[in-house]
Amino acid sequence: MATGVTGTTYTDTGLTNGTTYYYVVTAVNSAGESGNSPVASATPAGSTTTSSLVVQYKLSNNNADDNQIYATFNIKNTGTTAVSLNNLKLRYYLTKDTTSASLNYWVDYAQVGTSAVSGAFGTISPAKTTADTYLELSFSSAAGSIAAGGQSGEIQVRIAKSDWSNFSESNDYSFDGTKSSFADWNKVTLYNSGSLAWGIEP
Ligand SMILES: [Ca+2]
Ligand SMILES: [Ca+2]
Repeated sequence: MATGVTGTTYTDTGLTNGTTYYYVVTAVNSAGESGNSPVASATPAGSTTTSSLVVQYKLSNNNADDNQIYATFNIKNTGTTAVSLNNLKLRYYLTKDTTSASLNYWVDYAQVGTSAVSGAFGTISPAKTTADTYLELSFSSAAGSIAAGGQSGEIQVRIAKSDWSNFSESNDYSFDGTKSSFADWNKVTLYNSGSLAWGIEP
């Protein structure tokens, strides 16, 4: 609660993107405090983009409690110029549910060429409730480009721990157990030459 606000504006900071916040206002003078104003709400979305790139996601396997994470992506270019895949990086966010094991990934299939897709794990510090790690996919020049109005086609990845212990995917930022077919998904982020081009970071 913020008190002692004397102007007619107030800026709230330290919020979490994607979480809805609710506000009521009361006024205080020497006669006492007023009742509550009507409730207002807002959901911060982080950086917004005017990019024409869209990331779609689906599950290849929706078992959220086994030892592998399966995720499949499709990148759409809704713009009017081709986009070089070599300039793009895609991030899938998770909590790895371990402090001892390391993570491994496999690109099981990519329409642009399986060997043209590579990955690297990154650490989120400080960790978020639903994300302490991300898998970042990048593309070699052999992947080519996505034509205007075109798409990358399927990119299938798989993640497992070095000790093959089970994950809990239900607490992973980018996991959505309901997406059995491709749908736009803003909890996976895409960067074009380093700038956020799609999605909301955790
Ligand atoms: Ca799984
Ligand atoms: Ca997890």
